[in-house]
Amino acid sequence: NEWPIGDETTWKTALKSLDIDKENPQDVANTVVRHVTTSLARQAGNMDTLAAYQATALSVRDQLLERWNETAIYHTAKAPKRIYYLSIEWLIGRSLDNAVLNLGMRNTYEDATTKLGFDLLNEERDAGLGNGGLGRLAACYIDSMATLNLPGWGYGLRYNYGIFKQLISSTGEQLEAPDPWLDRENPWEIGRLDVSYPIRFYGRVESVPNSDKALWSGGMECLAVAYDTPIPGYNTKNCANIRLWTAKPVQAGNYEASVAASSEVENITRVLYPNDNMYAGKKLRIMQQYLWVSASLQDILRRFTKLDLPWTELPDYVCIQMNDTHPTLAIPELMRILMDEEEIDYNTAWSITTKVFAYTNHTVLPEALERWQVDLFESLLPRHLQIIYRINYDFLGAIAKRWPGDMERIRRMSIIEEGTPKYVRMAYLAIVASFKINGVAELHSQLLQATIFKDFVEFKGRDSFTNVTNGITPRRWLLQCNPQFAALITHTLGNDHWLTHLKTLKTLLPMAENEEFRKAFVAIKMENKRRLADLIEAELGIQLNIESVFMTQIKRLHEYKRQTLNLFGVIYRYLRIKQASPEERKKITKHTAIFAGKAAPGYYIAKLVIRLINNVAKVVNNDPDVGDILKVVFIPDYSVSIAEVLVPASDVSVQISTAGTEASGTSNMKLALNGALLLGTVDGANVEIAEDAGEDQSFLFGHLTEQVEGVRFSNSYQPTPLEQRSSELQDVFRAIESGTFGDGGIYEPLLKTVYEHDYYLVSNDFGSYLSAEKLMDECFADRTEWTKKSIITAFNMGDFSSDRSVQDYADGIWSVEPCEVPEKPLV
Ligand code: B1H
Repeated sequence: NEWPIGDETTWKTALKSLDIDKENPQDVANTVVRHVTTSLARQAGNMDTLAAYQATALSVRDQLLERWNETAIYHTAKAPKRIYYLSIEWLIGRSLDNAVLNLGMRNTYEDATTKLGFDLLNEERDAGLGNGGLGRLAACYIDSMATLNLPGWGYGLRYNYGIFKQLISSTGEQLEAPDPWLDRENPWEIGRLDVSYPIRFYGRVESVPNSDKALWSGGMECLAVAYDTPIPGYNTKNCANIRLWTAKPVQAGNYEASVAASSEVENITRVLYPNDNMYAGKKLRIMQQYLWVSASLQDILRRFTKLDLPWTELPDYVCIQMNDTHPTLAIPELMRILMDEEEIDYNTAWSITTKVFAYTNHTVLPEALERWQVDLFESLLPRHLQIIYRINYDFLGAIAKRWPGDMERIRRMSIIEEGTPKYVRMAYLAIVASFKINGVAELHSQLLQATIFKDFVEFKGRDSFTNVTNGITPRRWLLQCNPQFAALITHTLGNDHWLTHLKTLKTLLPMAENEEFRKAFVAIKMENKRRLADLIEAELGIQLNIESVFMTQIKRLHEYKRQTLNLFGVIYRYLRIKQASPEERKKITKHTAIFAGKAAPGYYIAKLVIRLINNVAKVVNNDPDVGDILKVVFIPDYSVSIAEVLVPASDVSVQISTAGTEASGTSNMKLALNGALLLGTVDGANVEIAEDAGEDQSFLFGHLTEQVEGVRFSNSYQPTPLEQRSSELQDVFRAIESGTFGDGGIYEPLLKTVYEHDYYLVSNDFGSYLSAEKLMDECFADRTEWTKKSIITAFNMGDFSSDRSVQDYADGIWSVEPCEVPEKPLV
């Protein structure tokens, strides 16, 4: 083959000059200094830590881009089936440490930057483009796709403002401040101003006679512009990509009109909606969703059309995984493109579409299920509504044929919810068009099939439904956040194969009986606890005893997650300490209750819980009767990088959602992998974690899923006084009401949720929660036994690697194969 442009030798020599020796700190230092002087226009005498970080990050980025390019070239040449992961949230956190680890260059970079006199710690801002578990899951999955050499890309939105910054006021309340994470240059992204697609909103539709085609025109047009974030695999050349879209106005002829339109358009990708597990139904949100899926689909299809194959082969080259229902508009959008632009008939288009999409459900909570009002939908996306009606017409026809006369079934299953107003049920649309639907933990997937999607299991058959239990990347959640434990594992095993084959940790189980190993393990845990204690003292002025049990509950604030159960337990413990004699106090197991998490800005009860936690902390932490027997800490502004400090420092993982409400949970996995014992309900992935950890390693309590409905019913319709449901909780409530933690009246609406209805069974589970804590305390008294349990728990977590999850998806759903970029580059 001819060299495509210019002189081949000159090109190749130039390319060769970019290669650096991965092991050579001087080589690395050269590239860093080049960025200092060129990209940043600075000198050695004119450096601050921010510039040091930026130059280092740019140097690492060069390494990533080389791999990114090679991956792109190789995959274009090989044309494998590709997997596209559509997620409206990407909770990536920091990239520098992760990137140098995955590149196998951490030591070299450490050497080089130390020699240059740089201290990079804590300069990097988190990329907080997500709320919680769902967004972090996407980040773990793209890491695993890259590591497993799967040809996968992620698509999302480039919000100017990620999840808000949480501040705590002097009264203990959550305040929200914007997170302008892009205010300084983001070295991890590459703007692709040449990659952009037109997006239309509003407008009118004309049908074309004697065809399935229609013409959608008018309304408002804008552009979606691509920004790429390279994601390196661990110990491989392959580099995945997250392509994020930003909204830009099209330059219209009319200057005034285009300036006016520009602010409306740029609003579309301005800010992440700060709700976790809660549907809001806002116009701007559906505009975000459409811009994102339309741009992503146009991009995906453009790549496919370059192969010059018939459209019917699309499913052999493209699989689209929908992370929840947020990208469901991609279904009518693909139909629209195939029918209106490619002039394919409806039935062929439908047969293609239904082989491309798979849908992951992440929640059974009714308030989280997306339902768009038909009139809003129709004004913004008139053509898509038509297509959805057509899909629904065929679908209901099939139902009527199979269950003649069953009008009730038709009403239940219709994609359109009838009533005033009418709604489009996005989950039903996703199910009807997807070839596979999965839940995110065994219990959750069972529950989906038995409850909210039961009718659809009957209609589509069991085979369309499956489970893929969530996972976490062991690179970030062990190697990066707990380097000493990782080193101990690697040293004991003699290699670091476990980082990509986490199940090999199982072979280390006998180490629980090895005293020397236990000593090393405990020393590391104590050092991690010390690091956290130092941070808390510096930031919050609270002194912790690192000999106490660190009990950690880190997750979004939500009633179903029951931070209240934990907090009421803390208050109960406080009351007992106050009543105890000094002699008795000495026997009480020392506890540190650590909370962190954000509440949605509009979630009144969740914010009240934060306020109560902070005010309980103030009283307890300053009570001389208590001393270091009990400490309560609320760490503000929880984020991925704060989790990286909390997770390895925890002794107990608090996972106490009402049974049947938490789809999976993933902090439970991170904590267990770092040796925290599970104090939890029989819910989500807790079930599998406790099972894998082995008998008697966990402290489970509370009503079971199948009991919850009955208890709820009696709480609502045959209520007993709180005193009878739990006298301990009654004591706690009296203390709050009487002003022990400041004006008790403030918390009345929160307490009322328990007095009345108690939908989440806080009072019903309180007794068994206290018993589980008691067992835990007894166990902690024997430190050797505790350490054994901790080691056994960690080494049994092999199944919770996101590599396992992603492999399950690849085999069971996507049918994609690895496509590994060879060590020798093509050019
Ligand atoms: C989860 C969400 C979620 N489930 C709607 N559902 C959102 C729903 O902005 N919204 O509209 C945002 C988030 N998030 C979580 O997903 C589950 O609660 C966890 O149990 C699970 O571990 C996680 C990942 O599967």
